[in-house]
Amino acid sequence: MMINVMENTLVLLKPDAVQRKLCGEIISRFERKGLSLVALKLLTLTPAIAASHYEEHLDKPFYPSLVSFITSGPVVAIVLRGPNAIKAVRTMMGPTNPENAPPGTIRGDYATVMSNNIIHGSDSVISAQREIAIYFTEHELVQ
Ligand code: RTP
Ligand code: MG
Repeated sequence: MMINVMENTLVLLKPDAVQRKLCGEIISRFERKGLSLVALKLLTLTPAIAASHYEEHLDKPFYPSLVSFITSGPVVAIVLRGPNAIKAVRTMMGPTNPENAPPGTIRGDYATVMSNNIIHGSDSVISAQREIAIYFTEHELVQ
């Protein structure tokens, strides 16, 4: 039997989403899906926050350009909650490379290249807990 576990997940609308004024459209998709807003803020990532967020990629060749991009302008950090929210958000985002992202997914509809792929979503329960704590204190999450 499938068990629907209530989960929180961390979404970042990346600088390209904010710059292209796509935030409302993307948040609308998550609301229509039935996920709940639990926390939301606009901020520009410092290099230290970016390094913490992407610590798993520290040794990758694309790491310097990734940190440069994610700190290049404001982002919207969002905590979404719902049944199996982590997988639901990742499915709605589509694959990392927009070239492989089908129409109907966020990256498929709004992005063309890997370096500017519009959105981040936590990839596991452990990642979600770690990433939410980077952006929000406990009392910033609504019940
Ligand atoms: P994100 O963490 O941003 O949600 O993306 P993701 O899980 O789908 O992909 P991940 O593997 O975590 O990669 C993080 C971001 O790094 C850039 N990237 N570039 N080979 C490459 O050039 C490459 N691989 C990854 C992407 O912008 C990706 O979103
Ligand atoms: Mg990732």
